[in-house]
Amino acid sequence: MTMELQKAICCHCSGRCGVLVGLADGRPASIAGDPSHPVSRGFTCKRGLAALEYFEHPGRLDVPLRRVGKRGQGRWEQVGWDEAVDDIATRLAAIRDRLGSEAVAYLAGTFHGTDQGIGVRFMHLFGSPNYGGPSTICAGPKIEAEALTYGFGPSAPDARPGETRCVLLWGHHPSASFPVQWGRILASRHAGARLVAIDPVRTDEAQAADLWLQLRPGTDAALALGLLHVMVQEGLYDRAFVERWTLGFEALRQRVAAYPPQRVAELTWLTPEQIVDCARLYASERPAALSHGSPNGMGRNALSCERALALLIALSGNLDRRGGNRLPGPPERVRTKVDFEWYEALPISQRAKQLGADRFRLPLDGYERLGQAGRRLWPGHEYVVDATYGAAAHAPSIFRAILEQQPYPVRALLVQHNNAIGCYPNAGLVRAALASPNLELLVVHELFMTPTAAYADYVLPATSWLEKSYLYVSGWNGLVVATPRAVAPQHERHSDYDLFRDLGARLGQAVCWPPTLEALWDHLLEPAGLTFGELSTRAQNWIDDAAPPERHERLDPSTGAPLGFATPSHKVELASSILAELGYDPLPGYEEPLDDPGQERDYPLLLMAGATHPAMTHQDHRQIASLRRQHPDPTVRVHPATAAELGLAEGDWAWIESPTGRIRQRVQLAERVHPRVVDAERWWYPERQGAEPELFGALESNVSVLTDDDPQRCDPAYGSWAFRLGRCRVSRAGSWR
Ligand SMILES: Nc1nc2c(c(=O)[nH]1)N[C@H]1C(S)=C(S)[C@@H](COP(=O)(O)OP(=O)(O)OC[C@H]3O[C@@H](n4cnc5c(=O)[nH]c(N)nc54)[C@H](O)[C@@H]3O)O[C@H]1N2
Ligand SMILES: Nc1nc2c(c(=O)[nH]1)N[C@H]1C(S)=C(S)[C@@H](COP(=O)(O)OP(=O)(O)OC[C@H]3O[C@@H](n4cnc5c(=O)[nH]c(N)nc54)[C@H](O)[C@@H]3O)O[C@H]1N2
Ligand code: SF4
Ligand SMILES: [Mo]
Repeated sequence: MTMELQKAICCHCSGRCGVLVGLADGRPASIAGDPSHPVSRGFTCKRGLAALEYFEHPGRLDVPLRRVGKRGQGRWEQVGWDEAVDDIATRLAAIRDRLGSEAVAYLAGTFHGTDQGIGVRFMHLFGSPNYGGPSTICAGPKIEAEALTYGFGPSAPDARPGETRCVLLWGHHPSASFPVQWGRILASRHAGARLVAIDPVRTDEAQAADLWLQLRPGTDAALALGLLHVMVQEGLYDRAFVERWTLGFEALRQRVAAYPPQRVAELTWLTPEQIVDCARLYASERPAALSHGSPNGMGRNALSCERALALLIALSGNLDRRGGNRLPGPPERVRTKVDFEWYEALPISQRAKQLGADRFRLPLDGYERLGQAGRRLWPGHEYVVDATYGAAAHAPSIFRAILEQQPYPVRALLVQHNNAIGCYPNAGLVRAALASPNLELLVVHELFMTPTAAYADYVLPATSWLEKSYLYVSGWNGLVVATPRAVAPQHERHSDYDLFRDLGARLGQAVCWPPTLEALWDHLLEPAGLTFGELSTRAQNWIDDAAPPERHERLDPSTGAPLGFATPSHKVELASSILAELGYDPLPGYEEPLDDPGQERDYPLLLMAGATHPAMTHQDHRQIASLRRQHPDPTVRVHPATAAELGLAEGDWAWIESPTGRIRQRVQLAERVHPRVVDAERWWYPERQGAEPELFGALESNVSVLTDDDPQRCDPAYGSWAFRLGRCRVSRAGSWR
């Protein structure tokens, strides 16, 4: 037997660690960290180490399945790939001819490989603006908020051991979500950096911190405005930078005057002293890296909160500074997926039909404005923000359009790497939309049979990351990494790219799709004078294409003036001109996240809905035995004092109820959570029946059943929903399994 080692990148989460795959006679036989990877340097977490178990899992889908019988009954027949794609293309064309391209929608989940979200290109060419996904609540709010403020986002927290003097973790749990970055933060801490954690839960990060602020969930925007208040009031900001590079300081000063520590303390459940201490520490220990997770980007304050964090970075003098928050922008010599999404192909008349855009104007009108500002600074890049983030439709509005046929009907839904039931708020409504007779065609492209796939007309088998090549072009750190696929696609599995290339070919887009994923990578690398084959097989299979820090100071050769920032004014816009033009408040503000006082009596506890678990990615990995052993049941974390009041003990099953539904999870007593808060998670049971009504238990134990999708309570400009926040009550469920 011959054994050969091949480089690959783990795509089980967006950490993108380098791995070495041992191939025995062409089959993957071992997996280990790749010490030569410039960032992960040999690290792999438990999910990475379970990658072969995942790859070889007997539940993997191998062949296309077509529904027979009623939707959701779980009866399928096997069909060939071409036959399935032929039929899907024919039906999409018929729907387009009858109702317009906008009657076809696409949902793409988070990163699982570098062809993630490639259907956006197909949609632009097909003429539909209706692609959506978790991007609106994941990195989207910070990408948008930072781009509005200083032209590109997200900035890259640059924790440098020995240089960085403070790390501020804001709603971020990197020990579970980005372990490699956590390693760097810990190394910085050991080298003397101060650590601050802002989290309702006493996480490992909070435990290691010099200062931990256990704020009320959902009040981050108020806290950020309070910190800005202290900085402005006490003159703790970088005056030279503010004078030279920012616009709107006076307006900001007036705005933050309304957020003194005493008021903010009441809103956030903190003390005024904690707020003052935090502001002083962050503002005085320079360089400081602010690293934010995704929970701040939720609900009606999403954009305001992320804008306020962007202002903290700018005012404290940490923007685009080594050891602070770097602002590399897109790579200088390599095209990115943004350049490939082909937003320009979507006719302007169709753009205006984007679902949600009547209410949330930033993804429609803001995208073009951000693009214009970006082109000046990064010639050759039509847009600097990915359309998946910058121009996505509002996913909850897609489900409502299916059910209510308002403002127009959506009749076909293509779902790729996205377990929609449980990913989006109000899972009961999502299920109703997928099961609705209004939906003529539901296609799910997946690795496994999921609760979402259970409703499909076609379930198509996808390749996982070991079966496809990888080219990652990151604006976050400018690193461009290439690896060839470790093994050829098995059975009838096809990559995300292949599905849309094949559909495109049947719908008049053939010339727009390079024949292979590798040919697409060649196209992206072309300006660097490289081919994918060359880069992916080199000993050093990566290039660092990041702009140096403080790029805004560089002189523009054509004008001789400093380049500045990629905003309409070329300055850091403390008050955003784009938001003002779109009729929104140009400054960050704060509103109560849950404006439902009537419900407080019936639902007295605050619900946190879905923290990251180190052994699992979102709803994935529940079927991987070695990982499931580490986390066998859906878990709700309850403070021991609250549990005692409710008569709950460790391991009990408890009902958790909200105005939208009820679920049951197992109680874990946790001093770490606030007594007035419970922390529950997403769940489904791959080992159970998929057919209705059981549906893998997806509606029985999934916290997303309890969250609110009402567009009125989403962020008014960008549409983010409160995916991790709500009200609930908890009671004993007795034993049931
Ligand atoms: N209540 C609550 N809701 C949340 C969150 C929360 O914390 N709480 N988090 C939100 C966030 S930040 C995100 S990013 C989303 C994540 O939501 P999703 O993106 O839906 O993530 P997963 O649950 O991991 O489901 C992804 C699916 O992709 C499949 N898959 C993996 N690789 C591939 C591939 O290469 N091709 C194809 N076609 N399929 C593949 C997997 O089998 C899996 O079923 O959830 C969001 N929703
Ligand atoms: N193991 C693992 N790693 C992952 C993923 C995964 O599912 N599993 N998913 C990947 C993806 S797509 C994403 S988006 C990232 C998410 O990465 P992170 O954002 O770092 O992780 P989370 O656990 O979702 O949330 C971070 C912290 O926010 C806290 N929190 C909850 N509500 C609030 C609030 O209202 N305010 C504040 N300040 N804090 C709050 C939680 O207690 C938690 O400790 O992780 C990525 N990496
Ligand atoms: S952190 Fe774990 S799952 Fe994420 S890329 Fe790295 S090894 Fe893979
Ligand atoms: Mo995410």
